Amino acid sequence: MLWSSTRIHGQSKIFALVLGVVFAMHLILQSASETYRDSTKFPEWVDQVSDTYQDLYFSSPSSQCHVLSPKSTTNTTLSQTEDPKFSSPQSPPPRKANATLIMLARNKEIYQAISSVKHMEDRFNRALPSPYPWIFLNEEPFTEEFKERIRDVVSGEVEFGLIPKEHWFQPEDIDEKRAYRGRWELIMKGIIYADSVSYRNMCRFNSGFFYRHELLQKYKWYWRVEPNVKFFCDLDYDPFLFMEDNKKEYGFTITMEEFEPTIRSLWPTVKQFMADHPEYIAPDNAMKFISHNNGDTYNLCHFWSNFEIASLDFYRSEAYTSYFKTLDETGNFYYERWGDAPVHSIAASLFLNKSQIHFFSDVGYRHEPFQHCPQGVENERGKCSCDPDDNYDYTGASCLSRWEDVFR
Ligand SMILES: Nc1nc2c(ncn2[C@@H]2O[C@H](COP(=O)(O)OP(=O)(O)O)[C@@H](O)[C@H]2O)c(=O)[nH]1
Ligand SMILES: [Mg+2]
Repeated sequence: MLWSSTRIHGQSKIFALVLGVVFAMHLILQSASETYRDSTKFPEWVDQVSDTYQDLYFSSPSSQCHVLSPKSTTNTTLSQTEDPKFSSPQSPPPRKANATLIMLARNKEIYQAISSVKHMEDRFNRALPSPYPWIFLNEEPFTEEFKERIRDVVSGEVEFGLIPKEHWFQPEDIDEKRAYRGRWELIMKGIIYADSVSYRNMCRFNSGFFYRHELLQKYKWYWRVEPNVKFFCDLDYDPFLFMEDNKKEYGFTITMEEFEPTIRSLWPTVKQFMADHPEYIAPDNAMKFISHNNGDTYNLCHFWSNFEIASLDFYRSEAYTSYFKTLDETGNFYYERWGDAPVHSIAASLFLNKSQIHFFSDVGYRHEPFQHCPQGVENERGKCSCDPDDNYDYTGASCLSRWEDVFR
């Protein structure tokens, strides 16, 4: 035993000596020869594995990393658990609503569309861990130029859809002579878009067809964006998730009164519908917003529908489907000039409980010629770029005080 252990001890000494000589030679050659250094260094993947290993196992849970947060386009910190880069296979992906941003546009509005997209991306969408997709709709195919330029500015997915002819154009059964007379009546009264058939196509499409487009079928929520609108404030939360979590169905930023001659027979039609379908009227509805006399007459108030964050299921409901069918059968989208704003607003005010409608007071928004600019703390929190004194809320034909009365 003694013999053998002495022998092993001697062998170890020799082995250690040889190893030391080899290592010393390695160090000398490394410092002297670049070729030798390159040919003996570890491959890059070994470094990457080592970095990841260190990130996963040696970072403290409270350590922070700098990424763009949904709050703003400036750099802020998120904990590693919120950053997808650090998620382990077990951690759930960041929460997101089943929602899309949607814009109806014409090819000639390309630069106005790009401008709105930039506003939306910079104030909200781009900084999200997983940005919301866009859908663009048109009754004519979008040009390659339109599609390419839009693809350049969106941060997530984008789809371009063609509107089916039967969802857009004036139906065959509309009496064109009567429609022509209706247009003249509004022209004589100096009403905006009085002579425009395409405007009427658009209003009818936005009233009863946009949510039926095949590209929207997979979604539950939409945010309507028009060409040439502006968003002034950073949004530090996800408004779709806000809607979902707070059981909201319809959201707005600006309210106003409609031009009466464009909807002369809308309220009588709605009254008849209410009488025929009392089952669709919500028990705690917002009738007070649209009527000063509990439904006898319409006060012309509506949510300005060029901005909407709303549930597509609201439009897919039996109540709304039946309501739109009744309105459309009158032909008055063409004989008069019924707008999608009063059509949506009346439905929301009657079929939803008032708590399901939300005023996005913190969203700074402009659609010419009016804007909503958040006031006070909301303006500061959103780092808004609008003038708080340039605010439509309680001026002109705004109906915001009517909206507030609903909750008094
Ligand atoms: N594809 C298409 N979009 C239209 C047409 N007319 C209006 N729009 C879109 O419908 C929305 C409302 O139209 P706009 O001209 O802004 O009307 P306003 O906001 O009521 O003054 C915008 O998104 C327009 O781009 C049209 O003939 N074709
Ligand atoms: Mg517009």
